[in-house]
Amino acid sequence: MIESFLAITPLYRGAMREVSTKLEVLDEEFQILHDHNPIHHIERRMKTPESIVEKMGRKGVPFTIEALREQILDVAGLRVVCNHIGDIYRLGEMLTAQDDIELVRYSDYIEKPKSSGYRSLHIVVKVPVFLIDRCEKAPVEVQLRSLAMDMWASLEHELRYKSGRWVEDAEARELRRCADDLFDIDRRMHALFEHEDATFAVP
Ligand code: 0O2
Repeated sequence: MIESFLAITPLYRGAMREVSTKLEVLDEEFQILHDHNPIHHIERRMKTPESIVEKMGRKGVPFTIEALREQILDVAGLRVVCNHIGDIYRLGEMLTAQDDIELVRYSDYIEKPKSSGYRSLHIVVKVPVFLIDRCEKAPVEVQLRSLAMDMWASLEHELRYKSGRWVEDAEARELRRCADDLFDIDRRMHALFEHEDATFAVP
């Protein structure tokens, strides 16, 4: 399965580049028209074969290339760190409105955060990639988040996984409080930026 997967990595890598370029184009035009860059920075990553196998095992996905292609949707991933919450939704809308983009999954973990406190907008899109003798669509998972959400996710990930130690209940509660406090700051900054009342609901 991994050998077959390695043969199609240009497809996934190509899809990742296509979507990344689309986002960069949107960011550049937005800057020219509105004097504002919605994107702070973009990180790109391909899931490693080890991580794919681990996820397939965890989710009970059969170890076949067909099942991998159908069920593992985050082989190619983009993390788009935005300047304001409003930018997250604007970019999501502008990207998914494009003719060659097929929306596969839309998970709003900003409106409904994960129990850990994690917030981000996750969008899986399929985009066509032109290869030597064919054109195929491949999925890309786009995680859109604010700078504050990104800071929290990085530090929480480090605490939970890199340190390799168990996170106590009290620490988990404190992490959720930190996530909520950061979200409050995000909303206030967004309100300042959009000249709105900070009590408004996002989006
Ligand atoms: P990596 O290396 O970050 O890509 P899954 O949770 O993967 O089994 P699903 O539906 O495929 O299920 O994905 P989901 O839940 O939409 O998003 C999973 C990804 O979101 C994770 O990727 C993380 O990047 C991020 N994420 C989700 N929950 C949390 C959280 O509580 N804390 C942090 N820091 N990040 C989170 P992976 O698969 O972990 O790997």
